Amino acid sequence: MDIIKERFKAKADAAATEIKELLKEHGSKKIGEVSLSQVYQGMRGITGLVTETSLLDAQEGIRFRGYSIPELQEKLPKAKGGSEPLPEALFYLMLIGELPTEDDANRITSILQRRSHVPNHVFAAIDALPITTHPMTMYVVGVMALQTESVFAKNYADGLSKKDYWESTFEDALTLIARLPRIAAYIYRRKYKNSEHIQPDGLLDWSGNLAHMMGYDDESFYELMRLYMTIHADHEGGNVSAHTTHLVGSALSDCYLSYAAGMNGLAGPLHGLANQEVIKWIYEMQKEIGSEEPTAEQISDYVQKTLKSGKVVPGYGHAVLRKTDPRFTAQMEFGKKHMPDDKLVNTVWKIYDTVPPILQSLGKIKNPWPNVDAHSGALLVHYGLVEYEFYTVLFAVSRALGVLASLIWDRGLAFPLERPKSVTTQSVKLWLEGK
Ligand code: AMX
Repeated sequence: MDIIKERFKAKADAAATEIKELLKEHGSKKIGEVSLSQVYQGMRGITGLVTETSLLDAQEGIRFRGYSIPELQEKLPKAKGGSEPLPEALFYLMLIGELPTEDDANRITSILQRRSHVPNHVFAAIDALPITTHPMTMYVVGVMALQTESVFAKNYADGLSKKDYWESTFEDALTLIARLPRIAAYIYRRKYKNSEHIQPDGLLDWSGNLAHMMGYDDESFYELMRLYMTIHADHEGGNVSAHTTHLVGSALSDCYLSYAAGMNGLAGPLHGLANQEVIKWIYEMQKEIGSEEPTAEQISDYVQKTLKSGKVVPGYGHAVLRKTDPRFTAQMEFGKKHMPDDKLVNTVWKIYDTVPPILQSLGKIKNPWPNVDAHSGALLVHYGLVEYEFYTVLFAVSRALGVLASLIWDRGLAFPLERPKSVTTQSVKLWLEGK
């Protein structure tokens, strides 16, 4: 057995024993109360899930296995000559719960390189879709076509013992992660570059190879991809993509089925699609104003107009966070380092100065601060990646690391089918009447 798989198994067994003891002693303790409004309003603030890979603090932002984004940037192994973390290293951290050595990270990189071959029928399935299809739809179709390769599904059909579920899930997760950059890059080149595809470079790391296959062979773009893939990987368990992957996975759907389901959720404009919406919104504002460099006053007027027409300001607000998203800050630091004079990036920063007080003044928005999506597109545009409909695919490739590490843990801990209780308003009324 591979050493990483052995390490995971040892960690998962120890955690399962610990949880069993914990529940034996404290299982009946109350972790919270649920109000009727929470039931009607998106279950905000209800604790109802266990996700081991990361934890979100409303004030401080995300921590992956206890490490903040600046700490990851300092402590995780880097590519040769690079200064941003390798997302493969973050995957190891989420999976094993300990910082990887350089050897550990390289081991993941080389597993992913070895498994990256995508069977032809996946490309045929993508090619069968009209060229006008949204890239996220093509992506999910590609992932679904790849489901033919699921070891879990095959083993389950052959009669798999419960105690072995984790192992074929582990294998499926790594194989799927290995193949996603090729699928994403294929879609990009098909839709925007006349189907002139670029073969993988077997020597590059996971993110470097994605950049290369998309046609962006620039060391600082590689660095951006490594940072991008790291910061978008996980955001605890309750967000739509993570929760969906986990929920669908709880039916023992394999990694392919579960991840594809989660990515359909990521494709919604209130979740991952917000990154394309931000750039679209800025372009529309620039067009209306007739300038690439809107003033604070012009931005303010445009925000008011957006709000008056009943739309949201994309990239602002969050269901849990109550401060500027550290993922926004990490991208801002990258911008200051690599492109301090870029006009669009500067506009993003000016929007950051202008928007929060306006949203705050409305009184109803719980978080007026920017989230991860407010910044990501402008960095991509700087390198010439202007096709904003594609941005959520990059988010999806990254998100695979977190949701699939979590799915392996779900199997390692033998989590059961997820099935919360729902009510009807009629039943609520009867309950209120004491019936
Ligand atoms: N612009 C305008 N109105 C906003 C807003 C924004 N950016 N953020 C929240 N609001 C509104 C809500 O629509 C809601 O209005 P309503 O009472 O009339 O229905 C009210 O403020 C209260 O909402 P909330 O409790 O502050 O937010 P929420 O938890 O319900 O929703 C989110 C969170 C992210 C969906 C919301 O802030 C939003 O729509 N933001 C813009 C889209 C976006 O950037 N999404 C990406 C989030 C990060 C991610 O998942 N990638």
